[in-house]
Amino acid sequence: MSGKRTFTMIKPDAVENGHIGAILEQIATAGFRIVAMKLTQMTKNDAEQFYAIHKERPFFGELVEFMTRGPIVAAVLEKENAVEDFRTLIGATNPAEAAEGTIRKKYATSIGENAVHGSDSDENAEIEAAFHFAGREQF
Ligand code: 3AN
Repeated sequence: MSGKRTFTMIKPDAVENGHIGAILEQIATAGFRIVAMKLTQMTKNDAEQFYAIHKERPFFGELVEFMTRGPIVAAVLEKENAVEDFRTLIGATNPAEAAEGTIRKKYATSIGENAVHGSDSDENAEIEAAFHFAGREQF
């Protein structure tokens, strides 16, 4: 079985709209164990670093502005096949294309403001978790 951990953020739009509780409930019901979690706000520098891979994309400035405009919930989740299963749970990047019942289908409002982040590989999950949490904060 592949990777057991993934990294997620409940993004500023979902926090503003009061969806933290419902999203965490859906994550727990799907069998993920929360092994690290906090409410935090990224600085511009944090977001530019976190999303460095998208630096050349036309939406980069918009993405950084959005991700820094308010608090997020950052968390590390554990489950067999965590990365892939979590991507299935959240649905497609564009909520208009996300499957029925997925977190993005239910709570995202646009491709830019899409409610949640989920790591796209085991390697990135580890890098992203380490970006937000010290080793002793991951249980
Ligand atoms: P995902 O979050 O599904 O892995 P990525 O990695 O392609 O999607 O994009 C990272 C983030 O960049 C998305 N979650 C979204 O907030 C933003 N984004 C992606 N594509 C667009 C776009 N076409 N316009 C605006 N923002 C976008």
